[in-house]
Amino acid sequence: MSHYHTFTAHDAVAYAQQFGGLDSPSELVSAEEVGDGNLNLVFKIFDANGVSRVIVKQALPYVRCVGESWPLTLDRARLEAQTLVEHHRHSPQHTVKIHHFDPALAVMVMEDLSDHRIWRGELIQGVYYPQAAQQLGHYLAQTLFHTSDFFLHPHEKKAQVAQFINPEMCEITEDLFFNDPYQIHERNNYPAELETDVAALREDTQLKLAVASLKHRFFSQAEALLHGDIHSGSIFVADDSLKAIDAEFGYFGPIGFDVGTAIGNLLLNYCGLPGHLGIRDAAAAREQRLVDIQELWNTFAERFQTLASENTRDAALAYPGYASEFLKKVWQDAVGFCGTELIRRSVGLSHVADIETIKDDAMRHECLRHAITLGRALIVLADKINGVDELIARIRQYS
Ligand code: SR1
Ligand code: MG
Repeated sequence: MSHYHTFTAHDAVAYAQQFGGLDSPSELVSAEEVGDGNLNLVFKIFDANGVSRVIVKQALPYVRCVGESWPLTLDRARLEAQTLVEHHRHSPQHTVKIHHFDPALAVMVMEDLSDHRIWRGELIQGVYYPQAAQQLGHYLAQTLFHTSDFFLHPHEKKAQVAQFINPEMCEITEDLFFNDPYQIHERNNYPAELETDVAALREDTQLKLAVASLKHRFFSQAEALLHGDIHSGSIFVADDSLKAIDAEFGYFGPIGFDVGTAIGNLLLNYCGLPGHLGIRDAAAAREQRLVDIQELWNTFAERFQTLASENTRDAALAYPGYASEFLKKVWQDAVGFCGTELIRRSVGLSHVADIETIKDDAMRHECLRHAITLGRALIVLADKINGVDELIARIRQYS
Protein backbone atom coordinates (compact mmCIF):
# COMPACT_ATOMS: atom_id res chain seq x y z
CA MET A 1 0.00 0.00 0.00
CA SER A 2 3.07 2.27 0.08
CA HIS A 3 2.26 4.39 -2.96
CA TYR A 4 -1.34 5.07 -1.95
CA HIS A 5 -2.30 8.74 -2.13
CA THR A 6 -5.71 10.33 -2.41
CA PHE A 7 -6.43 11.34 -6.01
CA THR A 8 -7.06 14.91 -7.12
CA ALA A 9 -9.12 15.52 -10.26
CA HIS A 10 -5.82 15.98 -12.12
CA ASP A 11 -4.55 12.56 -10.92
CA ALA A 12 -7.83 10.96 -11.97
CA VAL A 13 -7.54 12.31 -15.53
CA ALA A 14 -3.92 11.12 -15.83
CA TYR A 15 -4.91 7.71 -14.49
CA ALA A 16 -7.84 7.38 -16.88
CA GLN A 17 -5.60 8.37 -19.80
CA GLN A 18 -3.26 5.52 -18.86
CA PHE A 19 -5.79 2.82 -17.94
CA GLY A 20 -9.14 3.83 -19.44
CA GLY A 21 -8.71 1.60 -22.48
CA LEU A 22 -9.45 4.41 -24.95
CA ASP A 23 -7.91 4.48 -28.45
CA SER A 24 -6.96 8.16 -28.05
CA PRO A 25 -6.39 8.75 -24.33
CA SER A 26 -5.36 12.37 -24.87
CA GLU A 27 -9.05 13.06 -25.58
CA LEU A 28 -9.59 12.89 -21.82
CA VAL A 29 -9.08 16.37 -20.43
CA SER A 30 -10.99 17.00 -17.18
CA ALA A 31 -12.61 15.37 -14.18
CA GLU A 32 -15.36 16.09 -11.70
CA GLU A 33 -15.70 14.35 -8.34
CA VAL A 34 -19.32 13.22 -8.14
CA GLY A 35 -19.27 10.67 -5.28
CA ASP A 36 -22.40 11.00 -3.18
CA GLY A 37 -22.23 7.61 -1.47
CA ASN A 38 -21.07 6.85 2.04
CA LEU A 39 -17.55 5.62 1.32
CA ASN A 40 -15.52 6.57 -1.78
CA LEU A 41 -14.27 9.16 -4.25
CA VAL A 42 -15.87 8.90 -7.69
CA PHE A 43 -14.57 10.95 -10.65
CA LYS A 44 -16.29 11.36 -13.99
CA ILE A 45 -13.63 11.84 -16.67
CA PHE A 46 -14.63 14.09 -19.58
CA ASP A 47 -13.38 14.65 -23.12
CA ALA A 48 -12.96 18.12 -24.66
CA ASN A 49 -16.63 18.14 -25.69
CA GLY A 50 -17.69 17.74 -22.08
CA VAL A 51 -18.80 14.14 -22.64
CA SER A 52 -18.17 11.80 -19.73
CA ARG A 53 -16.19 8.79 -21.03
CA VAL A 54 -15.03 6.67 -18.06
CA ILE A 55 -15.28 6.59 -14.28
CA VAL A 56 -12.35 6.52 -11.83
CA LYS A 57 -13.31 5.33 -8.36
CA GLN A 58 -10.96 5.38 -5.40
CA ALA A 59 -11.46 4.06 -1.88
CA LEU A 60 -10.59 6.48 0.93
CA PRO A 61 -8.87 5.05 4.02
CA TYR A 62 -11.92 5.98 6.12
CA VAL A 63 -15.72 6.09 5.92
CA ARG A 64 -16.44 9.20 3.87
CA CYS A 65 -19.84 10.00 5.43
CA VAL A 66 -18.38 9.86 8.96
CA GLY A 67 -14.80 11.08 8.50
CA GLU A 68 -11.28 10.05 9.49
CA SER A 69 -12.47 8.97 12.95
CA TRP A 70 -13.79 5.78 11.28
CA PRO A 71 -10.82 4.20 9.43
CA LEU A 72 -11.68 1.57 6.82
CA THR A 73 -9.62 -0.92 4.85
CA LEU A 74 -8.40 0.07 1.37
CA ASP A 75 -8.59 -3.62 0.44
CA ARG A 76 -12.28 -3.01 -0.20
CA ALA A 77 -11.35 -1.59 -3.62
CA ARG A 78 -9.77 -4.93 -4.63
CA LEU A 79 -12.78 -6.80 -3.25
CA GLU A 80 -15.17 -4.53 -5.11
CA ALA A 81 -13.30 -4.77 -8.42
CA GLN A 82 -12.87 -8.55 -8.18
CA THR A 83 -16.53 -9.08 -7.20
CA LEU A 84 -17.67 -6.99 -10.16
CA VAL A 85 -15.28 -8.79 -12.54
CA GLU A 86 -16.60 -12.15 -11.31
CA HIS A 87 -20.23 -11.03 -11.54
CA HIS A 88 -19.60 -9.58 -15.00
CA ARG A 89 -18.43 -13.03 -16.17
CA HIS A 90 -21.80 -14.47 -15.22
CA SER A 91 -24.09 -11.52 -15.93
CA PRO A 92 -22.32 -9.19 -18.39
CA GLN A 93 -25.49 -7.35 -19.35
CA HIS A 94 -26.30 -6.45 -15.73
CA THR A 95 -22.89 -5.70 -14.18
CA VAL A 96 -20.76 -2.60 -14.70
CA LYS A 97 -17.58 -3.33 -16.67
CA ILE A 98 -14.27 -2.85 -14.83
CA HIS A 99 -11.53 -1.82 -17.24
CA HIS A 100 -8.64 -1.83 -14.75
CA PHE A 101 -7.92 -1.86 -11.03
CA ASP A 102 -4.88 -1.30 -8.82
CA PRO A 103 -5.10 -2.68 -5.29
CA ALA A 104 -2.20 -0.53 -3.99
CA LEU A 105 -3.85 2.71 -5.07
CA ALA A 106 -7.29 1.29 -4.15
CA VAL A 107 -8.51 2.58 -7.48
CA MET A 108 -10.46 1.25 -10.44
CA VAL A 109 -11.44 2.52 -13.86
CA MET A 110 -14.87 1.48 -15.03
CA GLU A 111 -17.51 1.88 -17.68
CA ASP A 112 -19.27 5.24 -17.71
CA LEU A 113 -23.02 4.86 -17.20
CA SER A 114 -24.05 8.49 -17.74
CA ASP A 115 -26.82 7.32 -20.06
CA HIS A 116 -28.31 5.46 -17.08
CA ARG A 117 -29.90 6.79 -13.88
CA ILE A 118 -29.69 5.57 -10.30
CA TRP A 119 -32.77 3.40 -9.77
CA ARG A 120 -33.56 4.81 -6.30
CA GLY A 121 -33.93 8.34 -7.69
CA GLU A 122 -36.17 7.10 -10.47
CA LEU A 123 -38.35 5.14 -8.05
CA ILE A 124 -38.77 8.27 -5.93
CA GLN A 125 -39.60 10.39 -8.99
CA GLY A 126 -42.15 7.79 -10.12
CA VAL A 127 -40.26 6.91 -13.32
CA TYR A 128 -41.13 3.28 -14.05
CA TYR A 129 -38.74 0.83 -15.70
CA PRO A 130 -40.95 -2.16 -16.52
CA GLN A 131 -38.02 -4.55 -17.09
CA ALA A 132 -35.91 -3.57 -14.08
CA ALA A 133 -37.24 -6.00 -11.47
CA GLN A 134 -36.93 -8.96 -13.82
CA GLN A 135 -33.44 -7.86 -14.85
CA LEU A 136 -32.40 -7.65 -11.20
CA GLY A 137 -33.83 -11.15 -10.58
CA HIS A 138 -31.84 -12.41 -13.56
CA TYR A 139 -28.63 -10.75 -12.34
CA LEU A 140 -29.05 -12.31 -8.88
CA ALA A 141 -29.72 -15.80 -10.27
CA GLN A 142 -26.79 -15.68 -12.71
CA THR A 143 -24.24 -14.37 -10.23
CA LEU A 144 -25.35 -16.36 -7.19
CA PHE A 145 -25.83 -19.70 -8.97
CA HIS A 146 -22.47 -19.59 -10.79
CA THR A 147 -20.53 -18.78 -7.61
CA SER A 148 -22.28 -21.46 -5.53
CA ASP A 149 -21.51 -25.13 -4.82
CA PHE A 150 -24.13 -26.05 -7.42
CA PHE A 151 -21.74 -24.85 -10.12
CA LEU A 152 -18.16 -24.43 -8.86
CA HIS A 153 -15.75 -27.33 -8.34
CA PRO A 154 -15.29 -27.69 -4.54
CA HIS A 155 -11.60 -26.70 -4.78
CA GLU A 156 -12.41 -23.62 -6.85
CA LYS A 157 -15.25 -22.68 -4.51
CA LYS A 158 -12.99 -22.84 -1.48
CA ALA A 159 -10.28 -20.83 -3.25
CA GLN A 160 -12.86 -18.17 -4.07
CA VAL A 161 -14.20 -18.10 -0.52
CA ALA A 162 -10.63 -17.38 0.61
CA GLN A 163 -10.10 -14.72 -2.08
CA PHE A 164 -13.26 -12.89 -1.00
CA ILE A 165 -12.76 -12.90 2.77
CA ASN A 166 -13.96 -9.37 3.60
CA PRO A 167 -13.91 -8.99 7.40
CA GLU A 168 -14.03 -5.19 7.76
CA MET A 169 -16.89 -4.62 5.35
CA CYS A 170 -18.80 -7.59 6.77
CA GLU A 171 -18.33 -6.12 10.23
CA ILE A 172 -20.10 -2.94 9.10
CA THR A 173 -23.08 -5.01 7.96
CA GLU A 174 -22.94 -7.20 11.07
CA ASP A 175 -23.13 -4.09 13.27
CA LEU A 176 -25.51 -1.92 11.25
CA PHE A 177 -28.02 -4.64 10.34
CA PHE A 178 -28.02 -6.93 13.33
CA ASN A 179 -26.75 -5.03 16.40
CA ASP A 180 -27.27 -1.28 16.37
CA PRO A 181 -31.05 -1.04 15.86
CA TYR A 182 -31.68 -3.47 18.74
CA GLN A 183 -29.59 -1.63 21.33
CA ILE A 184 -28.82 1.93 22.37
CA HIS A 185 -25.95 3.01 20.11
CA GLU A 186 -24.47 6.39 19.19
CA ARG A 187 -24.57 5.48 15.49
CA ASN A 188 -28.36 5.15 15.55
CA ASN A 189 -30.28 7.94 13.94
CA TYR A 190 -34.04 8.36 14.27
CA PRO A 191 -36.42 11.15 15.28
CA ALA A 192 -37.26 11.51 18.97
CA GLU A 193 -40.92 10.98 18.05
CA LEU A 194 -40.07 7.33 17.29
CA GLU A 195 -38.45 6.60 20.64
CA THR A 196 -41.31 4.40 21.86
CA ASP A 197 -41.26 2.34 18.64
CA VAL A 198 -37.49 1.90 18.77
CA ALA A 199 -37.44 1.12 22.50
CA ALA A 200 -39.95 -1.66 21.78
CA LEU A 201 -37.44 -3.28 19.39
CA ARG A 202 -34.88 -3.40 22.18
CA GLU A 203 -37.33 -5.22 24.48
CA ASP A 204 -38.64 -7.68 21.89
CA THR A 205 -37.34 -11.16 22.75
CA GLN A 206 -38.98 -12.93 19.80
CA LEU A 207 -37.54 -10.37 17.39
CA LYS A 208 -34.04 -10.46 18.86
CA LEU A 209 -33.93 -14.27 18.70
CA ALA A 210 -34.90 -14.16 15.01
CA VAL A 211 -32.30 -11.42 14.33
CA ALA A 212 -29.64 -13.52 16.09
CA SER A 213 -30.44 -16.43 13.79
CA LEU A 214 -30.18 -14.19 10.69
CA LYS A 215 -26.88 -12.74 11.90
CA HIS A 216 -25.59 -16.26 12.52
CA ARG A 217 -26.42 -17.16 8.92
CA PHE A 218 -24.72 -13.99 7.68
CA PHE A 219 -21.60 -14.99 9.65
CA SER A 220 -21.45 -18.61 8.59
CA GLN A 221 -23.27 -19.55 5.37
CA ALA A 222 -20.76 -19.20 2.53
CA GLU A 223 -23.32 -20.08 -0.14
CA ALA A 224 -22.28 -17.76 -2.99
CA LEU A 225 -20.36 -14.58 -3.85
CA LEU A 226 -22.83 -11.90 -2.82
CA HIS A 227 -22.90 -8.33 -4.06
CA GLY A 228 -23.38 -7.58 -0.36
CA ASP A 229 -25.14 -4.21 -0.69
CA ILE A 230 -27.58 -4.55 -3.56
CA HIS A 231 -29.94 -1.67 -2.79
CA SER A 232 -31.60 0.56 -5.39
CA GLY A 233 -28.78 3.13 -4.98
CA SER A 234 -26.28 0.49 -6.18
CA ILE A 235 -28.22 -0.06 -9.41
CA PHE A 236 -28.22 1.98 -12.62
CA VAL A 237 -31.20 1.72 -14.96
CA ALA A 238 -32.04 2.89 -18.46
CA ASP A 239 -34.74 1.84 -20.95
CA ASP A 240 -34.30 -1.90 -21.11
CA SER A 241 -30.98 -1.89 -19.20
CA LEU A 242 -29.95 -2.49 -15.59
CA LYS A 243 -26.38 -2.53 -14.21
CA ALA A 244 -25.19 -3.31 -10.69
CA ILE A 245 -22.33 -1.20 -9.30
CA ASP A 246 -20.66 -0.69 -5.88
CA ALA A 247 -19.80 -4.20 -4.71
CA GLU A 248 -17.29 -3.42 -1.94
CA PHE A 249 -19.32 -5.49 0.51
CA GLY A 250 -18.86 -8.58 -1.71
CA TYR A 251 -18.14 -11.84 0.17
CA PHE A 252 -19.35 -15.45 0.27
CA GLY A 253 -22.55 -15.35 2.30
CA PRO A 254 -26.18 -16.51 2.34
CA ILE A 255 -27.92 -16.04 -1.02
CA GLY A 256 -31.04 -14.78 0.75
CA PHE A 257 -29.12 -11.73 1.95
CA ASP A 258 -28.77 -10.29 -1.57
CA VAL A 259 -32.32 -11.22 -2.51
CA GLY A 260 -33.70 -9.81 0.75
CA THR A 261 -31.73 -6.55 0.49
CA ALA A 262 -33.03 -6.02 -3.05
CA ILE A 263 -36.66 -6.68 -2.05
CA GLY A 264 -36.19 -4.59 1.11
CA ASN A 265 -35.28 -1.52 -0.88
CA LEU A 266 -38.37 -1.87 -3.06
CA LEU A 267 -40.35 -2.06 0.18
CA LEU A 268 -38.65 1.03 1.61
CA ASN A 269 -39.82 2.84 -1.51
CA TYR A 270 -43.30 1.35 -0.94
CA CYS A 271 -43.30 2.69 2.61
CA GLY A 272 -42.15 6.16 1.50
CA LEU A 273 -44.52 6.66 -1.45
CA PRO A 274 -47.41 8.24 0.50
CA GLY A 275 -44.95 10.89 1.74
CA HIS A 276 -44.19 11.91 -1.85
CA LEU A 277 -47.52 11.39 -3.59
CA GLY A 278 -50.12 11.57 -0.83
CA ILE A 279 -51.98 8.51 0.44
CA ARG A 280 -54.51 8.30 -2.41
CA ASP A 281 -52.13 8.79 -5.31
CA ALA A 282 -49.53 6.47 -3.81
CA ALA A 283 -51.83 3.49 -4.19
CA ALA A 284 -51.08 2.78 -7.86
CA ALA A 285 -47.32 3.22 -7.45
CA ARG A 286 -47.43 0.91 -4.45
CA GLU A 287 -49.16 -1.76 -6.51
CA GLN A 288 -46.33 -1.40 -9.04
CA ARG A 289 -43.76 -2.03 -6.28
CA LEU A 290 -45.61 -5.19 -5.27
CA VAL A 291 -45.56 -6.38 -8.87
CA ASP A 292 -41.82 -5.53 -8.97
CA ILE A 293 -41.22 -7.72 -5.91
CA GLN A 294 -43.22 -10.57 -7.43
CA GLU A 295 -41.33 -10.33 -10.73
CA LEU A 296 -37.95 -10.04 -9.04
CA TRP A 297 -38.45 -13.19 -6.95
CA ASN A 298 -40.17 -15.21 -9.73
CA THR A 299 -37.44 -14.38 -12.24
CA PHE A 300 -34.71 -15.16 -9.73
CA ALA A 301 -36.26 -18.48 -8.63
CA GLU A 302 -37.14 -19.67 -12.14
CA ARG A 303 -33.71 -18.80 -13.53
CA PHE A 304 -31.88 -20.36 -10.57
CA GLN A 305 -34.01 -23.52 -10.92
CA THR A 306 -33.29 -23.72 -14.66
CA LEU A 307 -29.55 -23.24 -14.11
CA ALA A 308 -29.65 -25.87 -11.35
CA SER A 309 -31.37 -28.45 -13.53
CA GLU A 310 -29.09 -27.82 -16.52
CA ASN A 311 -25.72 -26.91 -14.99
CA THR A 312 -25.34 -28.36 -11.49
CA ARG A 313 -21.96 -30.04 -11.42
CA ASP A 314 -22.16 -31.66 -8.00
CA ALA A 315 -23.74 -35.12 -8.15
CA ALA A 316 -25.51 -34.91 -4.78
CA LEU A 317 -26.80 -31.36 -5.26
CA ALA A 318 -28.13 -32.37 -8.70
CA TYR A 319 -30.57 -34.85 -7.11
CA PRO A 320 -34.05 -34.02 -8.44
CA GLY A 321 -35.97 -31.79 -6.05
CA TYR A 322 -32.94 -30.58 -4.07
CA ALA A 323 -32.64 -27.18 -5.80
CA SER A 324 -36.28 -26.37 -5.10
CA GLU A 325 -35.84 -27.39 -1.43
CA PHE A 326 -32.79 -25.10 -1.28
CA LEU A 327 -34.77 -22.23 -2.82
CA LYS A 328 -37.37 -22.53 -0.03
CA LYS A 329 -34.61 -21.86 2.50
CA VAL A 330 -33.28 -18.99 0.39
CA TRP A 331 -36.79 -17.53 0.35
CA GLN A 332 -37.17 -17.67 4.13
CA ASP A 333 -33.74 -16.09 4.59
CA ALA A 334 -34.66 -13.41 2.06
CA VAL A 335 -37.85 -12.47 3.94
CA GLY A 336 -35.93 -12.22 7.23
CA PHE A 337 -33.00 -10.23 5.78
CA CYS A 338 -35.50 -7.98 4.01
CA GLY A 339 -37.01 -7.17 7.41
CA THR A 340 -33.59 -6.29 8.84
CA GLU A 341 -32.96 -3.92 5.91
CA LEU A 342 -36.28 -2.13 6.61
CA ILE A 343 -35.41 -1.66 10.27
CA ARG A 344 -31.76 -0.68 9.92
CA ARG A 345 -32.60 1.94 7.24
CA SER A 346 -35.19 3.47 9.59
CA VAL A 347 -33.36 3.36 12.93
CA GLY A 348 -29.64 2.98 12.16
CA LEU A 349 -26.82 5.06 10.69
CA SER A 350 -27.70 4.90 7.02
CA HIS A 351 -31.14 5.95 5.82
CA VAL A 352 -32.67 5.98 2.33
CA ALA A 353 -33.81 8.98 0.30
CA ASP A 354 -37.17 7.25 -0.38
CA ILE A 355 -38.14 8.22 3.19
CA GLU A 356 -35.54 10.84 4.24
CA THR A 357 -36.60 13.31 1.54
CA ILE A 358 -40.24 13.42 2.69
CA LYS A 359 -40.66 17.04 3.75
CA ASP A 360 -43.61 16.77 6.10
CA ASP A 361 -42.27 15.62 9.49
CA ALA A 362 -45.40 13.82 10.64
CA MET A 363 -45.72 11.98 7.32
CA ARG A 364 -42.01 11.02 7.35
CA HIS A 365 -42.38 9.65 10.87
CA GLU A 366 -45.43 7.65 9.81
CA CYS A 367 -43.49 6.15 6.89
CA LEU A 368 -40.57 5.27 9.19
CA ARG A 369 -43.01 3.66 11.63
CA HIS A 370 -44.51 1.67 8.80
CA ALA A 371 -41.07 0.39 7.73
CA ILE A 372 -40.23 -0.61 11.31
CA THR A 373 -43.54 -2.41 11.88
CA LEU A 374 -43.38 -4.21 8.54
CA GLY A 375 -39.71 -5.06 9.05
CA ARG A 376 -40.43 -6.60 12.45
CA ALA A 377 -43.31 -8.63 11.06
CA LEU A 378 -41.19 -10.02 8.24
CA ILE A 379 -38.37 -10.99 10.59
CA VAL A 380 -40.55 -12.85 13.08
CA LEU A 381 -42.95 -14.37 10.52
CA ALA A 382 -40.36 -15.33 7.89
CA ASP A 383 -40.83 -19.07 8.31
CA LYS A 384 -44.63 -18.71 8.02
CA ILE A 385 -44.54 -16.72 4.76
CA ASN A 386 -44.50 -19.41 2.12
CA GLY A 387 -43.85 -17.73 -1.18
CA VAL A 388 -44.10 -14.32 -2.76
CA ASP A 389 -47.91 -14.22 -2.91
CA GLU A 390 -48.09 -14.73 0.86
CA LEU A 391 -45.46 -12.01 1.30
CA ILE A 392 -47.61 -9.59 -0.67
CA ALA A 393 -50.65 -10.52 1.42
CA ARG A 394 -48.63 -9.77 4.58
CA ILE A 395 -47.43 -6.45 3.18
CA ARG A 396 -51.03 -5.45 2.52
CA GLN A 397 -51.96 -6.57 6.05
CA TYR A 398 -49.33 -4.22 7.52
CA SER A 399 -50.12 -1.25 5.22
C1 SR1 B 1 -20.71 3.08 6.88
S1 SR1 B 1 -21.40 2.53 5.42
C2 SR1 B 1 -23.11 2.63 5.64
C3 SR1 B 1 -23.90 1.94 4.60
O1 SR1 B 1 -23.58 2.49 3.32
C4 SR1 B 1 -23.39 1.46 2.39
O2 SR1 B 1 -24.02 1.72 1.19
C5 SR1 B 1 -23.95 0.21 3.05
O3 SR1 B 1 -25.32 0.04 2.81
C6 SR1 B 1 -23.64 0.46 4.46
O4 SR1 B 1 -24.40 -0.32 5.34
MG1 MG C 1 -22.39 1.36 -1.86
